Amino acid sequence: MIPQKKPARKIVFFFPAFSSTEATAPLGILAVSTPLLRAGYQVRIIDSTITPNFRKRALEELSDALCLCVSLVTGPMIKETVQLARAAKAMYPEKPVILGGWHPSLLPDQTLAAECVDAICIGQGEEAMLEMAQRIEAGESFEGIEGVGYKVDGKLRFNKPRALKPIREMPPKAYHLADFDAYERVCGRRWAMYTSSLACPYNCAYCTNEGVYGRKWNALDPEQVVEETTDLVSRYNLQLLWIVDDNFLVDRERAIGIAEGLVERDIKFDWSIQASTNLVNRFSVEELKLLRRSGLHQVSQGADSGSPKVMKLMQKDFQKIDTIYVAADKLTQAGIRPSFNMIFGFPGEGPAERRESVEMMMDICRRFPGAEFWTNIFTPYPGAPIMKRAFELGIEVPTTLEGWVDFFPRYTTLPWLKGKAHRELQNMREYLRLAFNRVPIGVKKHSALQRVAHGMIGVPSRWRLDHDFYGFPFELALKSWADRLATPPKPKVDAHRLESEAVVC
Ligand code: B12
Ligand code: SF4
Repeated sequence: MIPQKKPARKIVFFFPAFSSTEATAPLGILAVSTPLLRAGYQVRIIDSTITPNFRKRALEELSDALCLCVSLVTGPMIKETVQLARAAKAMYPEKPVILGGWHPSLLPDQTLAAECVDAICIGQGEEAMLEMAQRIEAGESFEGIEGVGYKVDGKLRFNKPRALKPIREMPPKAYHLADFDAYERVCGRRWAMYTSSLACPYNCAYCTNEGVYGRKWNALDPEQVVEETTDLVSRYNLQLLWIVDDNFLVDRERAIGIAEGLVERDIKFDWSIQASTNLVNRFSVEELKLLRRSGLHQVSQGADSGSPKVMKLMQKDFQKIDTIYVAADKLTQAGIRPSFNMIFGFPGEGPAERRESVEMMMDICRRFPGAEFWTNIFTPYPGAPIMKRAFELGIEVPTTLEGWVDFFPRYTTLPWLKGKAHRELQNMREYLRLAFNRVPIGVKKHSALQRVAHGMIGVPSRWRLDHDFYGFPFELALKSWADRLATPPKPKVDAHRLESEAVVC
């Protein structure tokens, strides 16, 4: 039992593992930390990806802190969240456990109903978190704090929602709290995320964005983006910035202004964005070359399907199949890597539509070498417009916080996609992964054996995909044998212990 000390003005944040090697500082936590630091609170971040014995460390830190706060999205992150929250409640029953981020924002009732959770934050957390810390310190309830749900004698209470604030009114993120050395050791690359705009004007049927950020796209001016990004990469010696905006290219002039500003500054770094194909296509190749000169090296786009029918069901009226080809072509000409996401198993997709998707992917990868595809299985996230239809089709979603642990686009099963069909699709996704190269952020070190084995599999994988044949997947067995033999040692990682934070952002 860890001895309890008198609570200091300290907040412990926990960031659970997110099943990916793309390790870097959690932006949501850096965002909500700034107002706390400015008000004189100390902040500790325990990120399980970089912290050995993270549970013990978090509980130790909690001994003299005001509360435990977790940032999470739907899926595997819930596992460590629940484990730590339960341990924290067992050890320090009086210290509130507060959950924020996408999962609590989309499923507030269910999340708050979990026994180990005392309060949740719905939507933007900068002001709400500060107000919660002040109330805990003063021994007061969370009554009236907008955007917050809490419990009174075990009963759930929800305050008024908090109105969304535009990004221009948001404080800067507390990047100085991040241990970039430790993230680099896990990921193999030194990088950070950055936000230059909020929301997306579209409303794709599977997307949850509207429920959290609305559809009113708003953005920082080019000058501020140039100033902040160049400062960030210089200060922390970063190789790459991933601008995590939902749709970076909504304002053409702004994007060009940012590129011109970066070229002028002449600070070399790569950056990547997410944008829809129709917006990519509004740029000429010359303009895209300007963006490339400024460091833009990859554009992630939701191609999602090669079937016009499924595209319509996805409410992607703004994207015709042609626009995916045009975007791949223009970006390739400009030297920017076109990266596309695909969704299999969307309600209404049958074998014929899936085949259209595979053919489109094969065609694009052959015509535009360097183009890459990342595939997912449709995962029903509450709050997405498609949910009504998905329920009609017999989908069942969990009714508890823990139930969502297995909701993950890598292996979701659906009433219309399970058993043999699911296995075949997973094999097909594996062949798609092996048929053409993809470049993840995390640098995977493959051994010579793995490189040879994977190389040998590329040709038969393409043959299988061309012939729509996924039976007897012996190449996949060969691959997993080579991977098992050559599993590289885990990197030794440790986050430095953050000292009391006096720095004001
Ligand atoms: C970066 C990112 C990732 C990175 C995370 C890397 C990292 N080190 O953090 C990676 C690549 C790993 C990733 C993976 C996945 N992601 Co992702 N990702 C994002 C993205 C683009 C940005 C998140 C971000 O940092 N935003 C910036 C911060 C500042 O905003 P924020 O997170 O909303 O935080 C604010 C509030 O939520 C709140 N808040 C957040 N945390 C906390 C904590 C407390 C205590 C409080 C009070 C408040 C609070 O305050 C913050 C400031 O206002 C979002 C899209 C988006 N627009 O946000 C998708 C998004 C979060 N991802 C999503 C999905 C689906 C996935 C994957 C399942 C994708 C996949 N195919 O595998 C995986 C799941 C991984 C997992 N955890 O299990 C969905 C989540 C849907 C959901 N229901 O949860 C999103 C919303 C994309 C989308 N529109 O569909 N992702
Ligand atoms: S374009 Fe992207 S961010 Fe915008 S609604 Fe569609 S999926 Fe969501």
